[in-house]
Amino acid sequence: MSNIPDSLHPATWLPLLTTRYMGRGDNLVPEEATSTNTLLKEMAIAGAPAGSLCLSETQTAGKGRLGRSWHSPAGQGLWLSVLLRPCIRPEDAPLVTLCAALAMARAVEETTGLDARIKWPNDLVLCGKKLCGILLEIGFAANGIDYIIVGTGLNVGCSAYPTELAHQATSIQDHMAPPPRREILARYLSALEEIITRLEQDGFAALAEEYRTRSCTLGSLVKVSGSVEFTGVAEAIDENGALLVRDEQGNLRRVLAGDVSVRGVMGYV
Ligand code: BT5
Repeated sequence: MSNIPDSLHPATWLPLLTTRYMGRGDNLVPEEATSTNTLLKEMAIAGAPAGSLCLSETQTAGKGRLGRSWHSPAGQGLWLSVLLRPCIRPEDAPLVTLCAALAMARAVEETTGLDARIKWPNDLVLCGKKLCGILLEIGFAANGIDYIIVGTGLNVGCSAYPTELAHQATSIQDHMAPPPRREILARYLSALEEIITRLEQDGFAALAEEYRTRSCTLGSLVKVSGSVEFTGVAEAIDENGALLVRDEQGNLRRVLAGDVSVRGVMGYV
């Protein structure tokens, strides 16, 4: 295992922050966490402010979507959760996944020059392999959204993923000497703050063009699996973050959830 000689101690990254509130709330940075999402969710329920985060060197029970697990070995990635309390309608909450993907794509590009693309809804891919996964957990109150936990698992070191996933996973170190993780973190937090503020003020339409530019899904042949299964061409993302896919019969179908494979990405040929 090759270790990345950088520290995630807040003293190393707090001075890099250019944010108003992201990373400036209650920060929990243990060496080891079960899941940073789970720990931050407890803090959210206990009243932690927006912008609080949980970041750990390793997770013993890192979570993916739908009960899947996320491999998070020590020192190999940015295993991070951020607490948001955005002023958006509950039905718009899934848009935050797209915002986080946009923010991480920007942070990766700004710190490495690598062109990570967004695979709808929650992956960042590099050269067709998964670089980062995103997991949103949402708590609702009687009058709307109480909290959103945005978990991101970014593979930085080349031992971030197990060898059996090598056909579909990648890391920054697979492509270049990685920058210190604190730099990626600081860029991600400022991008996320700017993007969420845009979403609150102007809606997803204000971000749609950049999203399209960074997407590897839009314009591609996709296979939708889940409760319904079909193939088609992904044409657009609507204002609620749903994917609009033109099926083989020419109908435009709205995909809100389910797994979407993109031709040429993560093993789908
Ligand atoms: C995701 O789920 O991609 C969301 C992953 C979110 C992880 C972060 S880490 C910080 C925060 N705290 C948490 O507990 N979670 C979040 P999904 O689309 O379901 O992908 C999961 C699948 O990706 C697994 O079933 C594996 O096939 C694969 N996988 C697991 N670990 C990986 C890794 N390190 N790199 C690439 N692929 C991985």
